[in-house]
Amino acid sequence: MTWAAISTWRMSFDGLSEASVLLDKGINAGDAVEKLISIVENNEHYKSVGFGGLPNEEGIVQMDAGFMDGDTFAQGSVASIENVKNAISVARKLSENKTNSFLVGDGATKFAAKNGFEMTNMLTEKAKKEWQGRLSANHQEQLRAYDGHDTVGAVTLDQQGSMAAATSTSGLFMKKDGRIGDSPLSGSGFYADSQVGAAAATGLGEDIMKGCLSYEIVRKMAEGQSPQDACDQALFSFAKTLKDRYGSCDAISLIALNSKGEWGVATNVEFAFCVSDNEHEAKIMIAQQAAKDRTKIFPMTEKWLADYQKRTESTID
Ligand code: SD4
Repeated sequence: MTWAAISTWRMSFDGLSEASVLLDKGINAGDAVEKLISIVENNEHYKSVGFGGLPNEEGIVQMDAGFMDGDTFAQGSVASIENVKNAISVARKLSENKTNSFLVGDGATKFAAKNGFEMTNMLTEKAKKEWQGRLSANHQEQLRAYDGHDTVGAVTLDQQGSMAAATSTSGLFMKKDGRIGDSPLSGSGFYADSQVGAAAATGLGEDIMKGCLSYEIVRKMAEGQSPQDACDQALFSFAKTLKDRYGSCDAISLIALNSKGEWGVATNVEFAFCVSDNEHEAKIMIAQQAAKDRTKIFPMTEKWLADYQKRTESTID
């Protein structure tokens, strides 16, 4: 029976590998995607997701996460949640609610504490130092999706044909208190329909949400497009429109999987992602924008990995 998984960025490799083992044993898509994302959240070396994530301009780690069940369309989200170890698990729990399934700020944090989710200070010493460094440098730049440290988004297909999509992020470093990106927004950061396919996004949330890009990909797949064509067309046609009418389009990367387990990726930057299925082991691939509004995809090289490691160890400036 077919199963498959795809996830954003190099940092999701361990999570995707673990989810792959579980999917092979018959775990359901929702459990697999939650496991995948929580492994990334728990790794303190990843500066933009969960524990160890970089804080907002007030030095507070505020996280966004979303979960969607592709069988029922049930979805749950949290935004600007604080001090909770696994925001994705709170989002998934909220997806069981008919109402009150998207909570923000204090309400989200209180819900997590009351419902027994592990609460902890998410600001590590390392992240605090980077924040202090940035404060003293007194940078007043535009928010940007800084190099190599991004949202984890993932899509899974299980052996029963069910699909799920999920995201988790601490958002952009030095964001304003209460700023929320695309990641917890259904249709923008993620979307899943088990009868068609599912998608997730990473990049500058303010631009991704202008095009509801995850929903747009699923809609295109429902019209019969392959995941690759759906991703390329959703990204490049929207990026062009946005440049024409808004004046700019920042970094955006998109992943998708259809109900047959075929996948696609589109990006307007250099983008690493991880993918596996019942016939292929988990692997890291690299995507880049190519000519004619297409995305070029190739396997990760040793040189790319060495450069990546250098980048993740360096501070963000
Ligand atoms: C956000 N999309 O908060 C997220 C962050 C991200 O590349 O993916 N950065 O806007």
